Amino acid sequence: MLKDIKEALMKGDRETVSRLTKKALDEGLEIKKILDEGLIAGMEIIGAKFKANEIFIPEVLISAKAMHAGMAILEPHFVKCGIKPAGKVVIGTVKGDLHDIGKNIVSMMLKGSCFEVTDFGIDVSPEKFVNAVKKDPPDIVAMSSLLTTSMGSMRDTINALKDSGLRDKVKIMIGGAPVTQDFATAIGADSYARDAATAVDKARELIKLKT
Ligand code: B1M
Repeated sequence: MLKDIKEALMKGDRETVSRLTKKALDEGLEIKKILDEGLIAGMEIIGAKFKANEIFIPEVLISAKAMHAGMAILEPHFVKCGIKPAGKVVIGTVKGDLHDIGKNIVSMMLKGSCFEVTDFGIDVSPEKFVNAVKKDPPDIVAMSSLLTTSMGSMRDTINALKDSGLRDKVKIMIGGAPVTQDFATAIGADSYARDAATAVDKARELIKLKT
C-alpha cells in the first residue's frame, strides 16, 4: 500500500493518493509511516528526477499537489489537544521561496504535538514576521527555506527582529534542505532542525529554555 501511495504521488494522481492514504489510515498504519514511506518517499524520488533533468517543473507541481492532497487526509488524525497549547509558533517559508511541502509537514507535526501554530505560508517577508512578533509575540518564530538563494532571508528576518528590539522576545528555529547547524549558528538562530520530527523535539527544548 505504501509503495502504491509513493507511485501514485510520483504520477501526480491526486485522487489515488487521497484514497490510498485514507485506506492506509483505516487499516491502522501509523501516520509517520504513511508520511515517511509513502508521501515523502515519493517526493524524494521526484526531487532526484528533477535534479537529473528527467522531469520538469509541471510534473513536480502535479506531484506537489498530490502530496498536499495526502497531507490533507492525514492532518485531522493527529492527536487531539487540550486547551493549553505546548507553545505558540509563527511559521513561514521565507521571502523569495515558494516551497511549502516541508514547512507544511513541520507545521502539521507541531500542531499534532499541541503547539498553537500560525502559518503565514510562503514568501514571508522579514516585515511580516516582525509585525507578527510586535502584535502578539509567539514563543517561537520558525522559518523554512529550500533555496540557497532564499537562505539570506532568514538572516534578514533575524536582523529585522534585532533592529526592532524584538529579538529577545522570541526563540528562532530554522530548517529546510540547504540549511545547516553551522548556518543557524552563523545567523544567530536559536535552533536548527533537519526534519519535522526533530523540529518538534527542538521546539519543546526551546519552550523549556523560555520558561
Ligand atoms: Co524546487 N527546487 N524550485 N520546486 N524543488 C528544489 C528545492 C531543488 C533542490 C531541486 C534541484 O534542483 N535539485 C532546487 C534548489 C537548488 C538550490 O537552491 N540549491 C529547486 C529549484 C532550483 C527551484 C526553482 C528555482 C526552479 C525554477 O524555477 N527553475 C523554483 C523556485 C521557486 C521559488 O521558490 N521561488 C522551484 C519551484 C518548485 C515547484 C513550485 C515546482 C515545487 C514546489 C511546490 C511546493 O512546495 N508547493 C518544487 C519542488 C517540489 C522541489 C523539490 C523537487 C522537492 C521539495 C520538497 O517538497 N521536498 C526539491 C528537490 C528536493 O528537495 N530534492 C526542489 C519534500 C519535503 C518533505 O522535504 O522540503 O526538504 P523538505 O522538508 C523537510 C526538511 O527539509 C525539513 O523538514 C521537512 C520534512 O521532514 N524542514 C524543516 C523543512 N522546513 C523546515 C523548517 C524547520 C525545520 C525543518 O524549522 C522551522
